[in-house]
Amino acid sequence: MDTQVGIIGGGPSGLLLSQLLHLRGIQTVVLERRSRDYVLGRIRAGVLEQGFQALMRRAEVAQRMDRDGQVHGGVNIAYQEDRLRIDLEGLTGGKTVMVYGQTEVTRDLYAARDALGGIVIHEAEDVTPHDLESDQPYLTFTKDGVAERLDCDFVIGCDGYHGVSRQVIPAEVLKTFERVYPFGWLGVLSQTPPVNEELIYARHDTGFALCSLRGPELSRYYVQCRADENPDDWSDADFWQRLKSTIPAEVAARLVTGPAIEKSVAPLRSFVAEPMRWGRLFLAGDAAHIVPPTGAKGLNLAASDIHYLSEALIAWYGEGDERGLETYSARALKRIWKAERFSWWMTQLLHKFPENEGFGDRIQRAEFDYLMSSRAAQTVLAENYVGLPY
Ligand code: RFL
Ligand code: PHB
Repeated sequence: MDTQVGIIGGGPSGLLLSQLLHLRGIQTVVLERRSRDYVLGRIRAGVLEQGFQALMRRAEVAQRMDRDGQVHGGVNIAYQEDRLRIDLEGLTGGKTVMVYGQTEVTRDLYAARDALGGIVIHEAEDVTPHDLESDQPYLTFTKDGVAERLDCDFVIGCDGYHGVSRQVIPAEVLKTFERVYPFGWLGVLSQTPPVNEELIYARHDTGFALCSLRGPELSRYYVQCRADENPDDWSDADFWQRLKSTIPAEVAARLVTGPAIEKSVAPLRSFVAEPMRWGRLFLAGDAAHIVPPTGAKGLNLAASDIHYLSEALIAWYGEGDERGLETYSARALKRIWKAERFSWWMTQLLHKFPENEGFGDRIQRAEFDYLMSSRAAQTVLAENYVGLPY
């Protein structure tokens, strides 16, 4: 089998790239380790920056997003009983975010790939890249017990944090930077009306909580937990009780609870791999970087990588222009590190750090009080939350 661009990973990064290239006449094959149902069963991000939305429109997959996505002009931060609304729209000259789940984004991308006859091979096992330093790289994999080979011009690693593509870059080339936080998020999806029409990020003596949503009758909530916590150890009642004690009492009084449709634990990590290119291999999305979810940046960063990379590949195939490919890693990393900084800062502000009791707690409180009183500080938050320019 051969193609022009071989893509490892059928998550949002891989599908979006495949769709954007296909629309410009560039052939792709996506190799995905899991089944489609498995990929669509993962509940992850919910907040899309305007840059992400624009990319979805450019990929001609925005119809449902534009119909069902909720535009939010503000976001709330609570500290114990105090609450601050960050006027995203007012502070950024009219910018907003959209609440539309990653599951729906992925569903829309699969539908679009199907409609155009795009090739996505699911349950592709043992995907292995070869000859990445040559002009004729190829991928080997196993499908239904049969060994297969895919020849291509480029290999794109969109295979997430646990993928294979980053691992094949020699240790003397790849530099990694990591911070693992001493806690995780326990997330629950419930068929209940959201407690608030805008998101609420909350810090209390009990730790962190987030009230988010997916629709008028679908809520997404998170509470801080241990990183190694088993979600099955939390009954629904335990979860609701923790959430209620972590958000302001007037909000808790309005909370409608119900059975959890999904419950999972996500560890919190900051991670960056540099460079994002080795020969004919390019990394994008979680394969190259992870942010803690506090700033809602993971999926949005994947989109900016795909924006830079799709433009670079289109210029290479169209005009033989190599500059985009040569500068891809440096360009993407500039934006990634700014989002890493913001996500780290939001995480520091809003979580209970086991080692921080005392001095650290007071510093967090002072930071929140400063935010409450300073339009400049709120502007910094708003500008980063809506997303820095591509
Ligand atoms: P994905 O979505 O991880 O997709 C990678 C795909 O590659 C496949 N794969 C392989 N395929 C073939 N061969 C291999 N060897 C392979 N290894 C892996 C995987 O099965 C998968 O389908 O990465 P992508 O496309 O870069 O997209 C990135 C986003 O998914 C990610 O940034 C966000 O979801 C991060 N994230 C969150 N971001 C937010 O902004 N807000 C959130 O609330 C939020 N929650 C989360 C998250 C990530 C989580 N992870 C990674 C476990 C919650 C969780 C649990
Ligand atoms: C979500 O809705 O899942 C969500 C929203 C904002 C975040 C993280 C997750 O910062």
